[in-house]
Amino acid sequence: MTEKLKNMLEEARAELSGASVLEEAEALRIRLLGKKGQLTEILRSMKDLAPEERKALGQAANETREKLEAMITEKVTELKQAAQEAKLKAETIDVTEPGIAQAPGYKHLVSLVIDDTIDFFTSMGYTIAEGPEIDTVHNNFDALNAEPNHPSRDMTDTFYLNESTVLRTQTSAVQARVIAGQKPPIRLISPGRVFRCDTPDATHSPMFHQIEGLVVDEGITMADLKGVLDKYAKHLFGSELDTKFRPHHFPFTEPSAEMDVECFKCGGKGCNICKGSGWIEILGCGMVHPNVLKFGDYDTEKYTGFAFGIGVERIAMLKYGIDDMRLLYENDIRFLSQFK
Ligand code: 2NM
Repeated sequence: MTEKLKNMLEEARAELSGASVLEEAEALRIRLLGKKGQLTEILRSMKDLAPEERKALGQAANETREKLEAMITEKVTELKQAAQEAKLKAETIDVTEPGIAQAPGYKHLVSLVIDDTIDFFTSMGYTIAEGPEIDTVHNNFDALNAEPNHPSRDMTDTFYLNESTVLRTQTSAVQARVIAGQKPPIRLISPGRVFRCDTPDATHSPMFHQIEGLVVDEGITMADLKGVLDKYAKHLFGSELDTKFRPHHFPFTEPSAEMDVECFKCGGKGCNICKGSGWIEILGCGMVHPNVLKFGDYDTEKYTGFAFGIGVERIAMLKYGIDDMRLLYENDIRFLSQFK
């Protein structure tokens, strides 16, 4: 029996010296000192011994237990310390290492054109007017002199929410609100989203952006309109380019016109961009119809005004040479990142 105890100590010592993880030391503790452990077994088997022998063996067994416990505890402490050191080492942060650079964002083409246009007009004293994307039929059509059976009012052209409410088809709906609520002088632009029932293709989208402008004051003439818009066209496409105004029709202006700018690619000779004409249409405009000004109770003998409407996507496509409007909405970073 004493021999057995000795062997147990030797084996434990050997096993512990080879142990590299805590679990091994704990397993050994259970195997030797646990309820069903080897030492417990030995103590149990003592009941068959003579009292003298039992006493001596009991003492030896207790000594062995103390030694074993001390050995195991020492090893456990040692392993715990090693584990802690390894953990600290693994978690060391090199504060001198360079960070992961965050790529800065950049504006979408639509935002570039809007912001650039806002800068241009606000630098000339225009303010910015905004309004809801859901508006009344009154603000979107009636107050803008659209005849009761004007085709743009059609359900096939306009998103109706109900009989009297639409997704605005033009940001002039904002200007109808301004005219109804403010007195001249008025000098503003209204950038924003507009909606029309169109199937997406290279040049159409059911949602696009407009910037419309409105100026009302005493003595405003077509010369003011031409001066401002000519400057804007030159700002956009080049100061050497000429502009021209072609008669057109809009319900809310009279007379109405479309403005063309000389082709910035061929300078007027004719190419694929201007489809051989040498001119590119960039906006619609005109002198505000007296019927529109009447909704603000303005004295139309005293006050006159001009207005214009710019299609943001159209300008962006021309300026940046994009041949399909859908590219502007797909948010494909490979496309957008070309315009950083
Ligand atoms: C255009 C073309 C011509 C326009 C008219 C008005 C308002 F509110 F004064 F009546 N705002 N914008 C206008 C005029 C818009 O877009 C092609």
